[in-house]
Amino acid sequence: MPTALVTGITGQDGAYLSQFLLDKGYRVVGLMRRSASADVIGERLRWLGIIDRVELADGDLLDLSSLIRVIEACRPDEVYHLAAQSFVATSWHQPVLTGTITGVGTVNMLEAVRIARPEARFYQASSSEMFGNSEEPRQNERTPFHPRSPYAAAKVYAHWMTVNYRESFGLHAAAGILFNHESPLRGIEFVTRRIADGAARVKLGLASTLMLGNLEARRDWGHARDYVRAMWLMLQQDTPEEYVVATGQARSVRDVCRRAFDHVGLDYQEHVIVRPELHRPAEVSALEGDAAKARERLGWQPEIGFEAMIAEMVEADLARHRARMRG
Ligand code: NDP
Ligand code: GDR
Repeated sequence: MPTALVTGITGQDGAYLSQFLLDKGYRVVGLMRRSASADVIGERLRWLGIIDRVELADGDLLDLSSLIRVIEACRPDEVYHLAAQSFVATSWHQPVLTGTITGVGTVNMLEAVRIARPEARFYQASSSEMFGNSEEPRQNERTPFHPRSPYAAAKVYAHWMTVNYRESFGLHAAAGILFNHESPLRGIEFVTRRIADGAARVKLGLASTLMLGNLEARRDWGHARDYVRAMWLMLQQDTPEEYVVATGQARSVRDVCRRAFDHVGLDYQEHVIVRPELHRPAEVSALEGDAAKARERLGWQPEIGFEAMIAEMVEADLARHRARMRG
């Protein structure tokens, strides 16, 4: 039975990836940082019904010795490094923390693997945000980076350090440049989940409005379930490389609003209010990925479409609110 170590196991992707790996017969160990809210922190793993099937190991990206100890103890064959301060908007308020966790934290993981388990295969969660203000209408593995936030700059550093550890020390280190991917387990601060939750609240009479920022921003939105499969496929290749993972179709935040409110029989224009304070200091106006390499080399393609994904998210938030209302 192969062993996978997943950092960020309590996040959206960590939960879906763990479920995917368990179904493939892996032993899954997750790095979990200490929290005063330990009872709620495993909520996503509980939602998927897998909390008792994963092993949780105490460690923090900022504490290199904890990472080395976890790796020495579980001896992983594959390391999926997903942990990060992943919210772009927060990265302007906490740039140093974002750089430390998302950037230097990745180097801590690379160091821990190099020291304690250099034969393990390593996956780095790189991001389409690294392209930022790209001059290319569609971005692929050869598109230059132009990061537009402290988060994106930290990811560029982490990305290049991953490539460096491969070239300098021969680590089997791959990087997936993933475009936005969503699900009912998406954090509530991200825009698709805010909209799904907002539509559900308005439908149930719990709210009448939803405040949002830039409705014209365009993103290439896929489903997290499809994207974690791509991560695994990358580590099954003999040669570690970079891969763009995307649907190839961008939509606006406005399109998400229309779709989510339509799903519950409402007109978003009557409920969505644009607030200037929710605009970002520097916006990435549009991103659309070209995943031809992942399609051709990994045989990967998305299976869940945009409409089905938004419908699933709205339904999940309706169910959450109804359960709370029943008390
Ligand atoms: P989430 O924000 O849902 O999860 C982040 C995870 O990182 C959580 O488990 C969090 O733990 C953990 N974490 C944060 N800081 C530390 C730390 N100091 N030590 C240990 N663990 C820590 O992210 P996603 O699941 O959405 O994304 C996974 C990765 O993929 C991230 O690196 C993200 O930047 C990247 N990415 C995501 C995309 C997306 O669309 N979802 C697209 C491209 C890249 P806790 O629960 O304790 O907060
Ligand atoms: P993003 O996701 O920044 O692309 O990062 P997010 O959902 O936060 O924003 C997407 C776009 O929507 C616009 N927007 C709003 N965003 C939020 N959060 N809240 C709002 O009210 C709102 N109104 C408009 C934003 O300005 C932006 O243009 C996600 C994260 O998962 C990163 O970790 C990951 O690397 C990238 O996706 C790819």
